[in-house]
Amino acid sequence: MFKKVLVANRGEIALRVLNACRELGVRTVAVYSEADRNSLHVRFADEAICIGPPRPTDSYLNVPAVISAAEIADVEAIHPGYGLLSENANFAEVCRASNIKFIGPPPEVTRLMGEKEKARQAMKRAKVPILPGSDGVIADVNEAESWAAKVGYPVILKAKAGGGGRGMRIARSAEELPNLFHAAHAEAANAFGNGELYMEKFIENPRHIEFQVLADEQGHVATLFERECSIQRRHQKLIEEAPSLQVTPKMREEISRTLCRCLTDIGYQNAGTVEFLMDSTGQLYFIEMNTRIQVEHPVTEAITGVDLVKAQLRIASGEELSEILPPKLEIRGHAIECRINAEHPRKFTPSAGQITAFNVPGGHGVRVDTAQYAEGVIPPYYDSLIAKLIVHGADRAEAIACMRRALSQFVIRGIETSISLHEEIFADEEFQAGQFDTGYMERFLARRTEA
Ligand code: MV4
Repeated sequence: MFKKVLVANRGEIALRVLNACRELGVRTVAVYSEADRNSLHVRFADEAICIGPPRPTDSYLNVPAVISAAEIADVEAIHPGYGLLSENANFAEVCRASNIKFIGPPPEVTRLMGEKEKARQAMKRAKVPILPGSDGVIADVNEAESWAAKVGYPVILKAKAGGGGRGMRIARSAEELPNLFHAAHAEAANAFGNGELYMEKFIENPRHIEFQVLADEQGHVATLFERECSIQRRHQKLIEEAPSLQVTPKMREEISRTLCRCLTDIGYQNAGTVEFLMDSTGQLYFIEMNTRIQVEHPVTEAITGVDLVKAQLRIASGEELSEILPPKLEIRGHAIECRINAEHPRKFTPSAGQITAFNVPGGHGVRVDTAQYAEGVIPPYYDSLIAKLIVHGADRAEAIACMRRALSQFVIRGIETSISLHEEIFADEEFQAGQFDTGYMERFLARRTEA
């Protein structure tokens, strides 16, 4: 195991990684911006180095600043957390050139998965189900029209360099395709410096289901079942759960087997998440892969008993999956996570400022991952996630009852939070019945406005 690791992140995930290091006997180095001086990730690390002004581009995204801190502190490895530098293949390459282990997949694999269309073709070759669409990028409007005619409307245009919803357009007829093609191209070129597009058959209100994987550096791959992440608004997930009630044991088995084969061939390493859409008939289709630990990893930890962040550290230090995982992975009960955001529960506007009261729920089945505390301050420069409330029950009904109890005991004053929104969702019959897809939040909010 490493003697010393730098955590290149902030907030709850920085603390999550520091905790895993501490428990493995690894010395920790935090980096922080001027806005995060009084953060818990700074206080709980063995060493902390200020890497610049508050804006992420001046500090947490500043590669030379992070690498300098790693060299000054003389660490063997860097854990990037999620977001920030976690899926930046260039950063992973600089780590490699500086003789620092990047805790994640090799840069070549990160780059492959970042090119969404190449990732799609790689999955197709391995017989992972994908949606009908273009084979490769689309050169021009003419080619887009002939693919759309072949696949059938509606179709969705996606950016090759994209992900997370930017540069996407839905075309419902041939008449509107040219304008949408140019708009998607322009948006992608502007956002990613690459306007190349590909096309898929559009699935109306799909479910979003993702599989957790772990791969060691000896070529073994394991899947740790799936998470259901359909409760989201504008590509921001609000609630995640594991397992998905819609995934049958047979589908789970088949997808897992195919993914393991595919990711072995690709040379995947460390933790990753493979995203799928599920249509109304229950079919799963690959859409993209995330090459990092995810915000919602704790629900998988709850149902499998595997500490995914410790697994990342152990894999990166050369241990094999057979040493890390139990002999037989099984799903135990049901877990749900609420992302508690510092934002207005109806307007969704961010809410920065001074916390004046902070009571964290506990008790049987409850886990809270947060780096916030009473009298803490939410700076305005970063994302709005301030805590993750995770519950684990014998079944979904028990998990829901536990979540409703825990939400009622979670008190945060001084800023606006999404807690009351979560309470309303958990009181909703459709949510309780598991009757939802990615269109749920929009319908829920429309219903609430009418009421
Ligand atoms: C889709 C889709 C329907 N059909 N692709 C949105 C983000 C990006 N990761 C992929 N996304 C979608 N791709 C096809 N062929 C619908 C979405 C989508 C979505 C996907 C997952 C979770 C939430 C979503 C919300 C809106 C649209």
